[in-house]
Amino acid sequence: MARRDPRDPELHRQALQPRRRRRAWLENLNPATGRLISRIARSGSEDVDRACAAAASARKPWGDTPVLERARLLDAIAEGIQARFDEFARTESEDQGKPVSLARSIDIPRAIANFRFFAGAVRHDETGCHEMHGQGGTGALNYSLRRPVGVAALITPWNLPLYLLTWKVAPALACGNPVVCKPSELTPRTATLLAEVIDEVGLPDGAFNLVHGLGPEVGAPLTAHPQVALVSFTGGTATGERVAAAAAPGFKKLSLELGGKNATLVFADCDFDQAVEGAARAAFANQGEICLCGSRILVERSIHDRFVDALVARVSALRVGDPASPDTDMGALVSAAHRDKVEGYLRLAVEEGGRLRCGGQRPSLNPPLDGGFFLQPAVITDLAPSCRTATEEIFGPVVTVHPFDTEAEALNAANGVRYGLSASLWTTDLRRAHRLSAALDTGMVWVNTWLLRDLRVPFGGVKDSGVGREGGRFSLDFYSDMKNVCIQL
Ligand code: NAD
Ligand code: 6OD
Repeated sequence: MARRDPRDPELHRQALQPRRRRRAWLENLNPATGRLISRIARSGSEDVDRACAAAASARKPWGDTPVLERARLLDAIAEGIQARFDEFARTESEDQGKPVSLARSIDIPRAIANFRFFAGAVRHDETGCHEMHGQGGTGALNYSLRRPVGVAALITPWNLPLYLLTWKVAPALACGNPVVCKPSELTPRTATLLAEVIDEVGLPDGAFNLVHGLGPEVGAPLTAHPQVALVSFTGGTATGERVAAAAAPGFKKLSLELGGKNATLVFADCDFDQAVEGAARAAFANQGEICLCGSRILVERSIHDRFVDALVARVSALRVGDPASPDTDMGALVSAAHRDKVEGYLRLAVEEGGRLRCGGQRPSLNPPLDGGFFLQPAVITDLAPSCRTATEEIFGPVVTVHPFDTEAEALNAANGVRYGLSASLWTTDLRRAHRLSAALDTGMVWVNTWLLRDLRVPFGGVKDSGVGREGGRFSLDFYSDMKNVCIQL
């Protein structure tokens, strides 16, 4: 939402221009029914221009707002989301297809936590001081000042819409940057609710802007925009390449959180029941639509068959259906096109020699859910860990399971993909846990757990999973420029 500052002559001039394009809309479907739930503006590059101009006009008022006041406003945003908790959770579930119970337990609490966490982080921030000692009593003192970078373009995907948008908005605002947000066109509505909350809290005009629309029509001009100084993008690796290319000529600060094909490594010395439960959750949480999902499970051969049987039993018991029901474990995939893509991978798995052990069918559900994009969670065995099904990102409810004989073989298989986001290890051997954690080519490793998040730690990937780290002081450093002052004593 671009709020217009009436004192800004450029915005005034733009407002008087006739719109070059006819007003267009995008249809937003509920993935659980396939029915229309809202229309969103199909914005274009002129809307991006207006949003960036509004954001640029807020650089000084927002950047000059004292840190404690910014922190107070972030806490007020957290309270504003909390006050409309049910509406946020219901909306996220209707837009995305996820169970409302998941939106209530993960997405919306995390969005609130993002604002509270970064309010606290800037309140308690310390920057460095480096003392120099010269000969004969001479010396110097260096100290560092944190300064906003400028207009921040924040582009996010459809799987964890508010969770991931606020993971960027909160630190960007906390560090004094005005923001222009571009959420996914498939899950737009919680971003609009957030804009309403922020409007009520009363940030300076132009500090928060939201532009709805398609990637090529809004995201592309936004990343290339001359008034944008920083781009934080979360999405697919192919899109990330385009974003990096568009941002490069302007030397914009860049953070990319991209795709993943993450391994779950299960050793014979693990706590078996915990490993089965953990691997099932890692594979199928949020319908398998999380970049961190463990979509390839490597199991030590001595327990492989028992593990597969237990996993298939656990996964077959997952209840797929109405996202609004508190008993549902898995909702609908985000779109018909995405379900088609996932089903294409199920066909590929069979062509590659895989054996479908459970799932993979569309469930039969009563109206209106019979129009939804549901898919039973699938477990596939008998594939080489190097095949396409086991190395390409599917981003849906499909997991492959592969036996291994030695730790070295497991490590090779885990590292043998273009991605390097995360891994989870299941073992009770502490030395093995340390050894493998150090050797895995990933940005993050979980041991005997998965997606246990501490917002202070570095979050990000290596290889084709991204560039840069966000989280805690890594976010503060990304969303600010450090200035050093050196004083000769
Ligand atoms: P996507 O790349 O298609 O879209 C992400 C966002 O980029 C959307 O808002 C989209 O409209 C926009 N976009 C599209 N083309 C653009 C362009 N040319 N310039 C700028 N913006 C553009 O991704 P998706 O399908 O929405 O999400 C799924 C992907 O996101 C998966 O690959 C998943 O692994 C990845 N993801 C990664 C993380 C992470 O933290 N690493 C988190 C969530 C999702
Ligand atoms: O937990 C987070 O901070 C985070 N960025 C998660 C990303 C999940 C991807 O789908």
